[in-house]
Amino acid sequence: MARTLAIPFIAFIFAGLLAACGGSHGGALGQPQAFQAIPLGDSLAITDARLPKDTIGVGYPDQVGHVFSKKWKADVAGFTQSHYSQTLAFPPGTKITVTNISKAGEFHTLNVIATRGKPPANFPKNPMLSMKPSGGDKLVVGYRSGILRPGKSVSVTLVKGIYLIGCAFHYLSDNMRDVLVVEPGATPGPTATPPG
Ligand SMILES: [Cu+2]
Repeated sequence: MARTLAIPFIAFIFAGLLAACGGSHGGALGQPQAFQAIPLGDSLAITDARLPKDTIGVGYPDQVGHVFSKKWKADVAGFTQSHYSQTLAFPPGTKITVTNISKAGEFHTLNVIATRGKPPANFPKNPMLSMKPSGGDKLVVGYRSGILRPGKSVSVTLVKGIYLIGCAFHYLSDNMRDVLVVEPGATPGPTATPPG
């Protein structure tokens, strides 16, 4: 958690430094850790609005909440198709847009970890989660979005099945993981309450 949480925090400090210097040293502060600098004003915070149809929003759990799915016997967080975290459901063949809905500095991925035939989810304790994109245009096991910067999206077509998905940055530290059901007539699970 420390490493990824540090990014917005560092950006915040940089913003403070810039303000303190009157903005005259804007190019001299370097880049936080290994990531490229992104515009400090690039704050989306669209989690207050419902997402467009056929969109999976990927957001930091302190913004989109956690919810315990009784059906899947697991806490899920960080993925939504409407507002706050929930288990996801779409019909097969849907071309979805996966969008990072977090604020500036918060990077996420969508990685497909495994399939399940039925509940419980039984999320693996420590799966291999790469930040490199992989898997082309079909969402199947092994699909990886690659790093999604705030406001950025990728498109992928859903294939029938039940998938465990997770964020390579926050799977372990913030339980950023979910169940994605791709079946005719499937409905999303209960939605998290707004984080306090
Ligand atoms: Cu994440």
